[in-house]
Order: sequence, then C-alpha cells, then structure tokens
Amino acid sequence: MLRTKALVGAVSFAVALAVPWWSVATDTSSAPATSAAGTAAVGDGGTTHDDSSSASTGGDATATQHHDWKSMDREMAKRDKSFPAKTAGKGAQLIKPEILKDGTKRFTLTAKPVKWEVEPGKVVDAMSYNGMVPGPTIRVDVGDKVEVVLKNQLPESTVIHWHGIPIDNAMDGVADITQDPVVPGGTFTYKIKAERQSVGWYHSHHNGTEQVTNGLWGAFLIGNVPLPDNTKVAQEIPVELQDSGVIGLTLNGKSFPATEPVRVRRGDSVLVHYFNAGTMAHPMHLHGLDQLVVAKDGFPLKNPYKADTVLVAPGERYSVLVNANRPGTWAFHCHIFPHSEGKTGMFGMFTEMIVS
Ligand SMILES: [Cu+2]
Repeated sequence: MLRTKALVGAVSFAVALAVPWWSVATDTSSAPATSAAGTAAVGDGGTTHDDSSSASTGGDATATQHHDWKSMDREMAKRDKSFPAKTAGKGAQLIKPEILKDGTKRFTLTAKPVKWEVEPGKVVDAMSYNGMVPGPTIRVDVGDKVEVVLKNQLPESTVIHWHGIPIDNAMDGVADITQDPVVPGGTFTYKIKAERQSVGWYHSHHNGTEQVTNGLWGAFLIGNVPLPDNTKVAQEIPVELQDSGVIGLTLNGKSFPATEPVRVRRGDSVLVHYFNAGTMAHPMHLHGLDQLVVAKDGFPLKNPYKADTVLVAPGERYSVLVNANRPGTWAFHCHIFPHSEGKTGMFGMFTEMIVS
C-alpha cells in the first residue's frame, strides 16, 4: 500500500515539474483595456443585473411568473456556461529574481495604476504590482537572502508590509510606524532573510482600505509546507480572496465566469493555499472532495483535519491538501451565496475543480 502511494506520488511529482501552475511573470502594465461601457450591464458581479422585470411585476405577479422563471433560467445558463471566460491579464504569476553577486535574490515590485479586467467587459481602475492583480507570487527557499525593490509609480505614497514573514522591525513596512511612506516617484529596498518556511503574503500598509482592496497585495512563499506521508503534489495553487474595493468579489483577481478552473488528473493531489486579502471572512467550500487542512498561516498542523468548508478570515492563510479521487466537475466557491450565486447565475467567488 505504502509503495503504491509512493509510486503515485513520484508520478505526480514529475507532472508537477513539467506543468507548474505559476508561470513566469511578465509585466502586463499595458494589458489592453476593453470597453468599460460593459461594466454597467454586469453591475457588481451580476447581483443587480436586470432587476427591472421583477421590480415592475412586484409581488402579485403570478400571471407572469411562468415567463419569469424561463427567462431567469435562460439568463443563468448563458452566464454559467460561459465559464471559463477569457479576460485580459492574469494575476499571481511567479516572478523571477535577479541573482546578485552574493547570491541575494532581488525582486522588483513596481506599484502602478492598471486597467484590470475583473470579468468580461468589467474593467476597473486598479492599483497593481507589475501590472497584475494579485501581485506577482514571490517564492524563495529557506535561508535565502532576499531584496525587494519597491518602485512607486502611483499618484500617492505607499509601502509594503510582509505579512507572516519573520523580519527586522525596520523592514516591516508600516507607514509612519517603521518607515516614512515611499512617495510618488520614490523607491525603497526591503531586505529580508528567509529564516523559516512560511506561507506569507505582502500588501500595502498605507491607505490600506483603498490600496489593498484595489489590488496591492500578493503571495510570498518560503520553502515548502511539510505534508503528511510526504505526499507529492501535482499542483500547488494560490486562491487569493478579495471582496471589496474596485476588485470586488474575486478569486485570484477575477470573478466568475473569468475565474480559472483547477484542472486535475484523477488521483493526483493538489495543495491549495487560501489567502484572504479582503475585509470579510469567506467559507471556502469544495464539492465532492475532502479538504485536509495541513497548515494555518503557514504553520504546519501537528494534527491535520478534514473539512468540506474552510472559513478564511481577513489576513489568514489556510493550506489544504485535496486528493482528486472522484472524477467530475466539482463546484468550488465561497459558501456565502451573496458572494457567489444569484438570480443571474454564478458570479464572484466561484470556480470549478475539474477532475478527469
Ligand atoms: Cu465570501
């Protein structure tokens, strides 16, 4: 039994090497902005789309209900079946470091405005690191010396805080507490020693209400989360939650139907890291497949536990291991329905895990 497991693990690992989820970052600052005129039709994630018919018929509209449910189903199906819809720009791409002479890994994050397509036709004026929302995923090894150069091309000051990363106080990135704000046109270099395995993230700590929810955050991983039975994973994926600002209800900076499906081979294991960069807690529910919670805020759990719904509060990270042992298209969504499903179909924090 153990041998079989190990073999499956080895095959999965080979797949992991061949097909990394996080592709290499490209600067997409000039991502094409599609018509912003479409925004009005979609509204805030589809929840308010086309209320006119129900509003005009009121509560005593039994005579027109037959017509209403048919058009409602039609509209839902149109939206639901347009998944996965194409949009410009992809967030959370892996960023490559420049390697300095002493081996230091240097990453450059340029904070700047971007036209971000949250879903087809809904283009918002977001804030970004390197033109993407969420910002690039930083990945380093335990023991690495790391530098992150922040270049501020925003029309307002900013800073970067390193959440969940052990760090010297002067590098903690809180405006007016540990450093002066980095003014428009300014630069600041953060020096970080990657002391221990972490599932961390980074975000603005200056006008956070607007800057973070409008796009200024990203994932920062140090080393690998230890897994039970040394499970080899075929994919390791971020699921970064947002609910406010111009980005709104999204997974990895996109709302359904533009969210990205998780495609898995039957029997493979997937390691999902939830990050909540938003302002509310989100119960993340996966149909059909168990979520084994293996780490909280990057700290490995002595006793991993199974759940079908994992509540992720603002600031928190949960790492869950999913063994894709049942084929099918499984709904994967925030279980607060006003965040994921309404009378025009799915929207916001909804995607699919497709096991084949
Ligand atoms: Cu939610």
